[in-house]
Amino acid sequence: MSWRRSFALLLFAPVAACAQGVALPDAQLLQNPLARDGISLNGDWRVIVDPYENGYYNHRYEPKGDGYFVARRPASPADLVEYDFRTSPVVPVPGDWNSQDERYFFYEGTVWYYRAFEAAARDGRHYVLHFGAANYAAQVWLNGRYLGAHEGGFTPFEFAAGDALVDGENFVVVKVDNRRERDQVPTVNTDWWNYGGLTRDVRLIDVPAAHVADYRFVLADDGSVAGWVRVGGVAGAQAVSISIPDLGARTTVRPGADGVATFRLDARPERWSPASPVLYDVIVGYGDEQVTDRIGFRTIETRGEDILLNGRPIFLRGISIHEEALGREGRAWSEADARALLEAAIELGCNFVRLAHYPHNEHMLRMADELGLLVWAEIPVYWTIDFNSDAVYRKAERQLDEMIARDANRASIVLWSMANETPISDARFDFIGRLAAHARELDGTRLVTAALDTQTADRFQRIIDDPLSAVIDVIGINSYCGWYGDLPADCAALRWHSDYGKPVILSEMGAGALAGRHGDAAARWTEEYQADVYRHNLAMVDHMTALRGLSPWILKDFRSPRRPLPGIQDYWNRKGLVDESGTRKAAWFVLRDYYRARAGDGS
Ligand code: GCB
Repeated sequence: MSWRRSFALLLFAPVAACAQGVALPDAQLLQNPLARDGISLNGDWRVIVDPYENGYYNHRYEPKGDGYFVARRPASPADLVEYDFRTSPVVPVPGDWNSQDERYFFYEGTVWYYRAFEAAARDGRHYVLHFGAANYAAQVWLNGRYLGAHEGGFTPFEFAAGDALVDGENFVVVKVDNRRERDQVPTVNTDWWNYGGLTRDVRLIDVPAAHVADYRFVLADDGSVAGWVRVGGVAGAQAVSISIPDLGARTTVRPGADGVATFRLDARPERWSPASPVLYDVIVGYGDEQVTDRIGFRTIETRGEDILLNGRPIFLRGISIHEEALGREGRAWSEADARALLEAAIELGCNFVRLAHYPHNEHMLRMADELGLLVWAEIPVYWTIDFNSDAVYRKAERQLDEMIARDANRASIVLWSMANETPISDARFDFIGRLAAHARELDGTRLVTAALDTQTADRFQRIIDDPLSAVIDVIGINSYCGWYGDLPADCAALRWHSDYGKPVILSEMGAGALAGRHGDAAARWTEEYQADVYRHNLAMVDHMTALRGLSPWILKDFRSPRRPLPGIQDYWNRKGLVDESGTRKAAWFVLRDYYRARAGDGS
């Protein structure tokens, strides 16, 4: 039995009939990094674009001892140094490089990031360099000292600065490489832009040597609050305090030698829901540190073909979203970006969003908690990743760990999605089955899903028979009736069959339209065609007896290298309900009206 499993049993042994695991994640990340003391390293960074990795390898293609990471300056006028960060171009962080400068638009490869900063390195403090994400592979040096590497473009990572940090001026160099490779997650082929760079917040976090490292709060089966706290630094010496002031609940517990303390609070929180997204201030204290978070409590489960939120059936009125900003180019990363995207979903009548196809930034999840949107969160196990490779499996599992470690306290997340549109094979069944088991082991308080595009089809019916349906709790179906096959008018007559007795979500459907292009409903790319596809698909879903929600594709047009059609696509996937500047297409109103009519089906 693994340490993690035995921990889960230990935590819940006293909880009557609690079969839910909330085990400690493998990923060791400071919980709630944005609320910690420290300094933001967002802002202007200097960059060197390095397609040949000249800053890393010498002319024999051997790693250099004094690559760009030492940020050398000529010692004398005679000294030859062929780069200079201080006079190199500036790129804002957070930000993808592609949308900063036309020359970087299609670039895939290595870019070196450099930033100098002032820090007060005080004794007895623990300093951590935290990155919200870097796409895809990152290596980090502080004052020329190597701190470590991370792979995976959408999850956080961090390194203890240790004694590499000095009192006064410091510099950090990050090598970010977004080359696509067959053995990555995702792999070489996706339908989204491969934005490179330091795409999310960067912070130098400053916590006491004895500090709160991580914590998890869950609603226990008896309606009270339970969980665990992991401390860093000196463990066992002092007690951990946990309180929810608004519920008058407080307890103190001593961590074990492993730094972990489990707790139960005699509290009866009101349930979080889209109709009432109530969040509580929770305070976790250890030694000199107090971390405050805002956490909601709710239950989610399935019963036959129903999804129950807080014990009541709910219908998920959703929309899919890529992590691209509304109203400007490039990756979304800020709280304001998150608010704009999620408020647009609410205006559409949604109570649910599918955050496709990778973990979005933390602001999105916190904003969903605040605004009352249920969330489908997913890892980029997309299309044809190499299901036969154990190394690839470990990369996928790592990203799952990091996502769950970061987000497991967010009430909004109800679905962990393991994969999108993966082709049927035994290797894929084992791979995704292992991921699902791993997700349940880490977090048994949510449902597991995957988006499938592998139904048996004929002109009049679709049979949900992908073997993966047996493994997941909720079956996601991506189906483009009226766009990639069939005529829109045929969709309403399509009938869907499933013998799994599980809820189904239509996780994608849609069609492309250029905003402002009008014409016949039979003409591709017109708003009329797209609206027609929506009308007929919405008529179809009314006959899907197991359907408990939908998240059509997609809120906003998004960048994709697979979409070159001049004058129409110009490297935008045009299936958005709004275009890149926020202009609403006719289909927006079709879906909004449908959701208005269904608003009473549980909220
Ligand atoms: C899909 C994929 C999504 C694509 C979409 C499309 O099925 O899941 O990533 O962008 O179709 O537009 O074709």
